[in-house]
Amino acid sequence: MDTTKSGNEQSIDNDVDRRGFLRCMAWAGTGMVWTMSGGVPRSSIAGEEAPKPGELFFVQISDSHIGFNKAANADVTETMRKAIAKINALPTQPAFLLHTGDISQLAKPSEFDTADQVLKETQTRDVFFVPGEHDVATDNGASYLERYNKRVAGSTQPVAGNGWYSFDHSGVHFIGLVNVMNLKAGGLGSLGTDQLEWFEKDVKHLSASTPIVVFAHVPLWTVYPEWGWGTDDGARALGYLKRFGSVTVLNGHIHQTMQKVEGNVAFHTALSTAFPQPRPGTAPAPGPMVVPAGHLSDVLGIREVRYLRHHNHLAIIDRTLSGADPAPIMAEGEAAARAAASSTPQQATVNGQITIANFAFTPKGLTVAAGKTVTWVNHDDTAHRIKSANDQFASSPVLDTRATYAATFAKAGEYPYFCSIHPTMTGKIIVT
Ligand SMILES: [Cu+2]
Repeated sequence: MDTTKSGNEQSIDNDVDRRGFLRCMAWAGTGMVWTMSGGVPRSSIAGEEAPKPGELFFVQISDSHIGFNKAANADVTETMRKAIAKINALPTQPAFLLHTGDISQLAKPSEFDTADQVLKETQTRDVFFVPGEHDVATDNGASYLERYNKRVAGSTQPVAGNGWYSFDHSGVHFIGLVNVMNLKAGGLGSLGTDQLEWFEKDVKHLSASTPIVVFAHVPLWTVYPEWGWGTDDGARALGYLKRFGSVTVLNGHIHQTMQKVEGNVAFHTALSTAFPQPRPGTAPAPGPMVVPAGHLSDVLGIREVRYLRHHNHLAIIDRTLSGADPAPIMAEGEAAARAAASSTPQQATVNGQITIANFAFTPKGLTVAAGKTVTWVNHDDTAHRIKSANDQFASSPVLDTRATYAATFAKAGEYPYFCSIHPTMTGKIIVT
């Protein structure tokens, strides 16, 4: 797209590719803004207009991964702190923050404590959370719910569900959803029947002219199912929103900005405050991506969201921490990830051992004699967790980098399993 045209509004109709994503990225100077005008998404260079008094303005941050300390970012607390400083430096302070999950790396109390400390540096009192899969991976969400359900209750309105809730602010109805619990082998993110029924009731009484903001960790639309970037029952939730004139869906999880507009619904995924992940299909696997030294702040960031009354739609402004366009540095990181994958020697096949690398189990099917012990070894810079698809054997603890898990299979049979954090990762033990 030509970003040199005069005037600060340009139609991006021509930038919808075959997947329906909006790829126009006018990251120039201060950030990229999206607004909807008469149902047509328009982009303009951000930064000129400060929010007006009485206009709703909030900030989304995401994927802080406090506790992560691998090559992609050795100090995630510091980069989260920089994101907060960027918010504090805005000329107008947001009414509240939304954190769209993966606050922590491994749901440890110390990680949540650190995140809470950093968030206290904001001038904004209210922070609304939804969990990411990392926040619920170790204890099925118990410690997350204990902390953050209370926080929401103390903020605006009581929590309605098992981590999901809604609230109203400045005439906009906000709905926080949980799509990282009870994931099924081979599946994507999932909302589940209880939450969908609650959701249907929650929006039923609203007038169709009420602007709606839905926020959840995993994208509610199918971004890239090969990497698990989507929600199995997201379409059912969106079906309940068809009659509304203005729906904005804010997600995290994929650590990069993607946009899509479908009818009256605008979808936006956000940057991380911790590390980037490659763009779909540009590297052998998702996961933490290393970028050239000194350029991490080009690929991390915050998102401002404004409700502009005269537009009756929300304006989205994505800002990297450095202010630079993330695309060139993303491309360098992706090229390095491809090169690293092709130069990695094949893992030696050790009898009874399964390698976890690049978000895959190798071998995918392992045949062993009854009574043998099988060992999984995690070579990724991200955590995985082995779970039996049919509850035939005990789940592993969360396996961080280099961690191993052993299970012994006494009886002949087939034992399908998957990663409960990344359910598109599947494998099978065949015991003879
Ligand atoms: Cu995994």
